[in-house]
Amino acid sequence: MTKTMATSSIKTLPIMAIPNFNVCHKLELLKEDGKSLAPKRQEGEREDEELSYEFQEMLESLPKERGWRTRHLYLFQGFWCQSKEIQAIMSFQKHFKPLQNDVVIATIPKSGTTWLKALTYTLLNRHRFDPVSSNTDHPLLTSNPHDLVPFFEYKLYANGDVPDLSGLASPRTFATHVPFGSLKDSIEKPGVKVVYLCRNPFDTFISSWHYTNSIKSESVSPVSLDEGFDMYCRGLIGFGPFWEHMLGYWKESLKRPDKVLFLRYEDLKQDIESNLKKLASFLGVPFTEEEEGKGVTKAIVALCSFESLKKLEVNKAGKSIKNFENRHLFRKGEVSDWINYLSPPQAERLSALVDDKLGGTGLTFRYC
Ligand code: PAP
Repeated sequence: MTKTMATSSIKTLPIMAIPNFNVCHKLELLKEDGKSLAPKRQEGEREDEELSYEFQEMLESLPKERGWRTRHLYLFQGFWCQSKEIQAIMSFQKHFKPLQNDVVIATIPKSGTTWLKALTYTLLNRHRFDPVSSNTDHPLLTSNPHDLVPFFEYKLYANGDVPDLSGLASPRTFATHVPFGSLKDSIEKPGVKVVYLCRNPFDTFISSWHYTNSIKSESVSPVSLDEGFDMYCRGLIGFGPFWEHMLGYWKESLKRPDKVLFLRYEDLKQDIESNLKKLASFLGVPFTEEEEGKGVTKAIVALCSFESLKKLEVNKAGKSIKNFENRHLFRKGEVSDWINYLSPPQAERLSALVDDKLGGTGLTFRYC
């Protein structure tokens, strides 16, 4: 059954080669080598210990709440995130210089980032790495998509680093979870294109909850479903509130459809081929008739499919973002798994919240 809604109807339901990013120098917010600048913190806040005293002082001035897998989430530039993410975002905002043809993939976590990275990388590099041929040397077979399309905040500018991006082939392809309001000044160049992938908030929550509890350190107590759900509905999720994240990109996609493409996970699941073609046209690299005849579109779809990626050795045993195991990025990959977890009152609460925050904006979702 397929249902479109921003209404309460839910109540009825139960480039480049593999990049090598050289680090030039560190952001001055990092502690100086060898100096212990911060007092010891409790377990779960170990991340904060690596930050300079000045940075910790700045953190202390921010509103904070209990985090999902770190002790705190901080309200930074109007969204919730972890201390290390703030450090990286500040470095990114200060040092990143956009180029004319840059492509930025944007998502709130657990919306299908890994999938979109795989599709975009394979699409943009299809003349170097033929997806139709026997595929044995395609980078996607030996690298996780997160290593092929790096996050600004988890890879390139992590720890306040400032990477040397000069060696990257055009179009440079990056990714971020940062909300549009905190991204826009950094990508101000006429040719920069943003692709946003949105997933219905119900499944995004369930995916986030599973992922967080899978990767958290043992020293941090697990977040129960009820607790996590309440936090999510209060906007307390990395890069959230989710509704503001989605709305920021949604509005920009309406204002500048040639520069911001708004895709939905559920649409990709329903008809990946036409969405891939839409992505190709948006990025200025539409499929030719000859490619269609050779089956290029179908080959990319197959190579980037959940089943194909999940069974690769690199995604079964390897590690990527922040050294977390890749296997947790490939759980079920389905629409409507939330039905197996949320109680009717929880579904009603989230449905009412979505109505309240997104009703009338034109942004609607499919939940099953
Ligand atoms: P990230 O934001 O941490 O990078 P992200 O890739 O956005 O994570 O989300 C992971 C979700 O995408 C998982 O959803 P699930 O928990 O509901 O299962 C994962 O299974 C799903 N996913 C990963 N790769 C694919 C794919 N190729 N096709 C469809 N879904 C995928």
